[in-house]
Amino acid sequence: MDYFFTEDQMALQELVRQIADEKIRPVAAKLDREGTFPWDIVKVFAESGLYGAIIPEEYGGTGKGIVELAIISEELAKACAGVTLAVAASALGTFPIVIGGNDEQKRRYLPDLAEGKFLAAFCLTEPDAGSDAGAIRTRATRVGDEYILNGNKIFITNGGVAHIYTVIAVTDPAKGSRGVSAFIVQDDYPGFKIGKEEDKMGIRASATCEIVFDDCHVPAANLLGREGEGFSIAMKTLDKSRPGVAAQALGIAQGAFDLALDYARKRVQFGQPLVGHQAIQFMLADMATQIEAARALLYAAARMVDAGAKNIAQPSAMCKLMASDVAMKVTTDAVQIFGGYGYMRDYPIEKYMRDAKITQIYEGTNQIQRMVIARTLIREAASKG
Ligand code: COS
Repeated sequence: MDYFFTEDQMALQELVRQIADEKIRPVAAKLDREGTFPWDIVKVFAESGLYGAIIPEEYGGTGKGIVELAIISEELAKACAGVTLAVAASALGTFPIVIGGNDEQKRRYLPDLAEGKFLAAFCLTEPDAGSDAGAIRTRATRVGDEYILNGNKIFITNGGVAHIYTVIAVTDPAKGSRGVSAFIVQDDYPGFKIGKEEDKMGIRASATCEIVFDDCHVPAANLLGREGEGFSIAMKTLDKSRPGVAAQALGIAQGAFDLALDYARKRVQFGQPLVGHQAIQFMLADMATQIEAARALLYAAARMVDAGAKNIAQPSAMCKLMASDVAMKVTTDAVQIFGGYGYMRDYPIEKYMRDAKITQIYEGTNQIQRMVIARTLIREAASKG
């Protein structure tokens, strides 16, 4: 189907497709096996200007938007969902500065992030605060012209490879989610430590680890917005970045579908290629239809965000929910089409199924997305009386 991208968007799509085919596809299996972070590919992303997409032009970015971030994530994830995160998770870590930063903070950090000189990461999740983001315990205490941070953040994508961390911490425990604040933390601040590195089922080319704040000294000038605005900044960040997860999921689904169709055209059973069997035709038709439905919802949601629509929580949650469920279904069916070969690591397809699973979990489980969607539906109905 045609999504009527602009000429610039089509050029971006072509550029990223080429990077994915030339630089990522040939090494995707090796990166997955070894679980290594692809610094050489990050350099290519930086040189190609991919890190600037969500950063306004006045701060060194290309001032594009969520549609462009989705195009980038979709194309990269067709080749490798893990490598995609070197861009997508940096965007996630950058959003709080774009959303809540003052002019000085933006001037200090955004140009380097746009250039890809440094990567960013977003620190919200804690051992006892995953879906229940309001339950975070990491404390930030004001002492003179600094905040002292103490606590642990876990499952941090780009953890250990990023230089800039946007961190959500409690400044006033008595106030619940209104006592939460957001900070920019550099990895060279005293008391910033890298904790446990995770060994993951999928997206193995991405870096995921624990971040420990042990009396970490953060300049007060690095508070984003005002004290108490951190929860809102975190929620607005997720509203903007969830379409990126949807795009990653969509890319995984499309990548797996392309491999399955190719295999089904070549593999002969019962005297004819698999595509000659109606059982396989129906599977392919369903997979392609689900992918296209997810893509339509994603680009509609992304365009709403870019157009400055007010209530983006619902479309953002919907596209993430839909695309990630489609990715899990399509990759499972793709493995099924490959049969026994699909289960073996010698073939590229099982990686897509392992990579798909995380898209139903991170940046809010799909149960949380349903909760966000239901709440907005109920609120809308109540406002109509
Ligand atoms: N944009 C702006 N503000 C928002 C918001 C949004 N999308 N969603 C909620 N808020 C505000 C609310 O308006 C409320 O503000 P006030 O206290 O001023 O009224 C505040 O945030 C608390 O909202 P709420 O009561 O709805 O919070 P809950 O504790 O019930 O939690 C959910 C809300 C479940 C939506 C939240 O905890 C969440 O998103 N969890 C998933 C977190 C996640 O995605 N984790 C993955 C790791 S991050 S990669």
